[in-house]
Amino acid sequence: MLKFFYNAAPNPMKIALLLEELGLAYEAIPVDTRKGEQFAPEFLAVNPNAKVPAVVEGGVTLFDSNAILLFLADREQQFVATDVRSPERAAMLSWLMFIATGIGPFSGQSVHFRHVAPEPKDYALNRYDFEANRHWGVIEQHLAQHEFMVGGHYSIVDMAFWGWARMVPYVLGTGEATWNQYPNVKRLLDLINARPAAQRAEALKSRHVFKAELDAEARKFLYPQNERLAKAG
Ligand SMILES: N[C@@H](CCC(=O)N[C@@H](CS)C(=O)NCC(=O)O)C(=O)O
Repeated sequence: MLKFFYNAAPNPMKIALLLEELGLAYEAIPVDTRKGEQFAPEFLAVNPNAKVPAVVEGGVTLFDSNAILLFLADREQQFVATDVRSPERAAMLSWLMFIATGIGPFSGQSVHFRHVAPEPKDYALNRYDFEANRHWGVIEQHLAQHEFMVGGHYSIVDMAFWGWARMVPYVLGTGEATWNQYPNVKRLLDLINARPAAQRAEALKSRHVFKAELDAEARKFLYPQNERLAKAG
């Protein structure tokens, strides 16, 4: 059976959604990153980058969320345009990579500097807040003219979008008012949230207990760079 290594963060949730949409049987294996389980040798053998999600099935091992989405969708020939010469396949690749390299990293750093980083952080927060807003603005403008991210129908690009779109008020620190600025992001988010597969994906995390506290031990595992600062100081 497919093994799905996960926690409840945005990147693993994309995969939970696709697995539920495909109706594939899978074993959800929690990786509690606040307890440092991402650095266990057995997990590093699956993902040398020590991050979730990752997937193992038979002889196939995959890490990085958008790679997993693309592999499974191609394999199952669902939720993706499979004609490699088609304009839809080209658009799918562009938006999938835009989410992987733009939306994810800038939203993630915006969360880090807004909610976690020590002072002084004005410069970094301004940079990541600006870039996170800019990237979500690109999606907003696109969705103002398109019902779905690609091809006029629901696809893995919408699933990649969904993982992060759920978090936009937290990412931008603007609460519910965020949606006044991003009404089309909200429209697509609501549409996906209403899908039974999205509700099953959201319910997945209740099957396991993840550490809630961002205490000193959790910070050591999640932000190992701080040790260098402590040594330098
Ligand atoms: N590019 C990777 C990023 C994965 C990633 O950053 N995962 C986070 C959760 S969303 C994680 O494992 N964080 C734990 C850590 O950084 O130690 C992907 O898209 O899968």
